[in-house]
Amino acid sequence: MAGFFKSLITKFSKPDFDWDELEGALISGDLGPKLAMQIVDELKGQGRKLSGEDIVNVAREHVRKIIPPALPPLLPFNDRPKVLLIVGVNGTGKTTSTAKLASLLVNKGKKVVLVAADTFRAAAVEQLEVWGHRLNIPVIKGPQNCDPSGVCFDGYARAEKDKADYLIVDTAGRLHNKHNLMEELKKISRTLGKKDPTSPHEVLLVVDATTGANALEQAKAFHKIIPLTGLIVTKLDGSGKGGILVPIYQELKVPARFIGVGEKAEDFKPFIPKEFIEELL
Ligand SMILES: Nc1nc2c(ncn2[C@@H]2O[C@H](COP(=O)(O)OP(=O)(O)O)[C@@H](O)[C@H]2O)c(=O)[nH]1
Ligand SMILES: [Mg+2]
Repeated sequence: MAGFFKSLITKFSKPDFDWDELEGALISGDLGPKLAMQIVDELKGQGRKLSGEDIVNVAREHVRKIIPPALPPLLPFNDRPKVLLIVGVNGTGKTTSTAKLASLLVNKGKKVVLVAADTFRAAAVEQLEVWGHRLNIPVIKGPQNCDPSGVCFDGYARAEKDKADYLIVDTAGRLHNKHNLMEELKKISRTLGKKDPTSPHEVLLVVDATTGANALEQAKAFHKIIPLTGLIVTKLDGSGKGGILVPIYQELKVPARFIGVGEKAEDFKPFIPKEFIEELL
């Protein structure tokens, strides 16, 4: 993961580097063809002998201009639970991120209730329960294959009763069955809306940094189903560089919120643009 930009410094420090190769390298960092072209165009226009450092500085500056500065934290309300819906395709890290986010909030002294709304796979519910047990956070579930919106309803009621600060909903990710997923997410949203018309307050899409450009397609597909408010970029401890969050913001204006850097509860942090640009990318 780390050091994509740094790797460019050595790779393109020789004066006779190839522009196409540089553009290709930028695209391979998941920054997207549009931005790669803009960066190369600007570099070409500078008309002087460029060092690897110059190249990286220009690329960093472009990324800095695109993504928004650090966002305010997801503060709780004081009269009702803040509802966070976690969505994404299977395997991206939804369940793990739901648990890690809950852990982060609990460590800040907040009260959290979790909802296992991936009711289709028994293993998914169990997985969240294991986390809940470990972190001492209640997990609301229903019988297998039950309507996930009903579980969300129950989850909200529990969060209200417990005066929880946050209700975090782990959803299913069957994107291959788009119609059902769409209906399911819409119904969850409507159901939560009956409890609090302003909820869900955040819809966070989980994307796996190692899937590269495909994550943009996933973001587009989900954004059509349910308006996304943020991204959780996982597996940044692997080969993925997370560059994909740049074209996702460029195209959809959905900002990164959190990053996952491992499988443990503590391997999760708020996304900090400066850190991402200077160290991570
Ligand atoms: N290395 C690494 N693995 C992760 C991260 N987030 C999730 N995983 C792993 O990815 C796999 C799928 O995660 P899961 O939460 O079950 O995905 P879901 O299907 O979207 O709910 C599991 O083995 C997780 O431990 C991360 O940030 N880094
Ligand atoms: Mg899951």
